[in-house]
Amino acid sequence: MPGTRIRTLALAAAAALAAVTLPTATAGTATAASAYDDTYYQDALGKSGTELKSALHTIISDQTKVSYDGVWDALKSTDEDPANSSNVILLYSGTSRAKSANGGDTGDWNREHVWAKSHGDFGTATGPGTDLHHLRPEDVTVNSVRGNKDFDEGGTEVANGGGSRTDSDSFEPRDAVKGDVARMILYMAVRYEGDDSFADLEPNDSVDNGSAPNIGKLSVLKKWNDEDPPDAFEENRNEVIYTTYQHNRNPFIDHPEWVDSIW
Ligand SMILES: [Ca+2]
Ligand SMILES: [Ca+2]
Ligand SMILES: [Ca+2]
Repeated sequence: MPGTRIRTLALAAAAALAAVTLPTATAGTATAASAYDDTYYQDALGKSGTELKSALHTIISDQTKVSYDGVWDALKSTDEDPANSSNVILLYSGTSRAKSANGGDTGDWNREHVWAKSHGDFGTATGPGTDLHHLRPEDVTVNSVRGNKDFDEGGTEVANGGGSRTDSDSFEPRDAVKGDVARMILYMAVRYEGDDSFADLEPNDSVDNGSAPNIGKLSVLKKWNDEDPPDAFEENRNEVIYTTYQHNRNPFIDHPEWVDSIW
């Protein structure tokens, strides 16, 4: 009956609207909603500042760890080119390269530690050095240009760097991944608090951190988090790491506004 069908459609439309509007946080706040608020983030909701950081640390420290060898295959999945399943997207360069071209030679891609492993000296032992949330495929040469530099704006354009820039003491990723870099660094700061056998990693506002367990500049990373919000690629890799590999999430991809609450 036509009347029944119209009522059914109206109900479906109302249900769809409710599904869109239901998971919002308290009206009047700027808090974004995540599909994981009622489950994964249950113990963090409603908190701010150091309380929020501490709750998130507990939540995301419950994880499966990947070996450094296992990182190769994991990156082929987390960073797969959505337009070509034989390739990965390189973080800074922004280009697509064959998954099979992983290695250490010129023209290969390798495992970039966005939190440079010398900052806190954690190396590639299973732990922060193998944490997929800050490991990304990058061209061997561009990876070497970034080295262990802190992040800041300025410098000259990096060859094959997709618009990334560098000077003697800092590296500026291309615009499209500035927020990704910020959220990876801040994930590491919350995940690693010195209560295991590794250093307490924390951001600061310097560009000369050397081997100290710090990375800067925090003020710039906060700005990048605002300017480059999470996109489908970043959200997908968070999901793949959560469901397939580590079973923990980067909270700042789900809730970018938590950056300003903690820092
Ligand atoms: Ca600089
Ligand atoms: Ca981005
Ligand atoms: Ca920390």
